[in-house]
Amino acid sequence: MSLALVLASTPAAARRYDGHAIVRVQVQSPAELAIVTAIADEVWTHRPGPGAVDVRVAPGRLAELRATGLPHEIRIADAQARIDAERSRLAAAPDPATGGAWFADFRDYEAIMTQLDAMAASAPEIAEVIDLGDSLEGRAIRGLRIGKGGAGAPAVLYTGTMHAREWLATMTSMCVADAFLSGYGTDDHVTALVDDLEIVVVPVLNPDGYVVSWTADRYWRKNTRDGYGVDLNRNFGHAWGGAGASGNPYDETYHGEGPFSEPESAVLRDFVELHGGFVAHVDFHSFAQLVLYPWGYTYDAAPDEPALAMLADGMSAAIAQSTGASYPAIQGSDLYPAAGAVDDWAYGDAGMMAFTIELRGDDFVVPPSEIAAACAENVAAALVVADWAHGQVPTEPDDTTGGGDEHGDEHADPTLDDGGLDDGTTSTADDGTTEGEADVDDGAPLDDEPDALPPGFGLDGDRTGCAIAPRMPAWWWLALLVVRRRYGTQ
Ligand code: 0X9
Ligand code: ZN
Repeated sequence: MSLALVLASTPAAARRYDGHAIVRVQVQSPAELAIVTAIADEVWTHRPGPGAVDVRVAPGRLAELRATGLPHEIRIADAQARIDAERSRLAAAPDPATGGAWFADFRDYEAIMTQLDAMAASAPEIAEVIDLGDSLEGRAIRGLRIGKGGAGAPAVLYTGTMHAREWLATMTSMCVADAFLSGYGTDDHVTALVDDLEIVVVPVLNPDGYVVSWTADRYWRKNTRDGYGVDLNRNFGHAWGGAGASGNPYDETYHGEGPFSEPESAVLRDFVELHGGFVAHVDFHSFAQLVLYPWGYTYDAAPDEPALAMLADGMSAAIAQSTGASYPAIQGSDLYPAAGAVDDWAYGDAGMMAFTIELRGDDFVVPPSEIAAACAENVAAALVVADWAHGQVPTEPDDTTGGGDEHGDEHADPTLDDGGLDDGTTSTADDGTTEGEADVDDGAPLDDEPDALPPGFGLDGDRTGCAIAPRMPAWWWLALLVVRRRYGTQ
């Protein structure tokens, strides 16, 4: 690709990352992590515990990293080169509306919206476009409602692109919708699910941020509030303001002025609450290859932890069976505590079995060849959740087949069916809490958040998108405090 073409297809004002390296550093102590955090522009790691940490390092600071003597590997030498290659490829790619395979490459907001219309039009008997509301800048947050289950059918929600730069999550969400549509009438399993459930897919929860990531800053994460942005996955009302959420508007994990201060999170809350029938939610993110289940804000186990873990394990197994990829299933806080995320709200307040899936990749910019694999493995995971919801379909009293519907229940994995939930995971108590669970959402500072976390560690108040704050022994925290004092890291 010529330089001229690259420059021609790059918006003049777009932020550039020339010479920024994506480096995997091995850290063995909090002291080492603090040193790396101080040198890096942003920490991208998504793995729990000491070990590999992926960071973005500005060109002028690589020498400092080398001087630390920490083992490291430069995985991407020039992030901007990847961004330029992606931009050039997208500019040169055939328009999917005129013949390009739609899932062959990443698609911008307009193309996603157009495709939602086309998908609904292609299957009007089972699908319609829904408009949940508007973003801060007035862009529509739209999705697809798929299914013939009718009023009262268990509903399953799949969402993507809460974080703008995570483009693989956008495409994966679209694949999930496509799988339900294209499988209807051709695949008995999918047909049974579509017949009996309501499936809602919202591929772009953060339209304004997504547009920024396409036009002005490829690594934009938040919405666009006042130019700095709010991390929407810290803006939900369950345990808002707790661990792993920052009060500094310039941090990548800024939680906003209050729970649901942002239209994007409020729109999702209102949609789910008004609907009242959602039993499960999967929110797609990138990248780490993990299936996360609540709680994410505390190390405490969720009341339904056995069932959540079993379902997450089921997704993990389906992924492995699909492509061989390893997506371990862990409690969200064991990646790092992060309060105010959608999964804790969806589970704790809306009564859904809620999960975050961190997709594959070594960067937010990945080759389009990753789309097919991410789709295959995550459609498999999505079906596990839908199967579980299918197990919640009430059986007819006079049904003598014992199957509960014309397709029977053979698709619902009996090991996941109900899974020992607190009698009513599918319903939300009148006070908005999950049944059998007391006082889970008062919006007030929590006394059960991980108090072993020193202020400023992990995502709390630092510049990182995905710093680690795993369950660590006391010596780790002590050492971290000492090093923070010495190096003055945030
Ligand atoms: O930090 C996040 O919001 C998610 N990771 S990402 O790298 N995509 O930013 C993980 C959220 C997991 N959920 C909770 N910890 N509640
Ligand atoms: Zn994310």
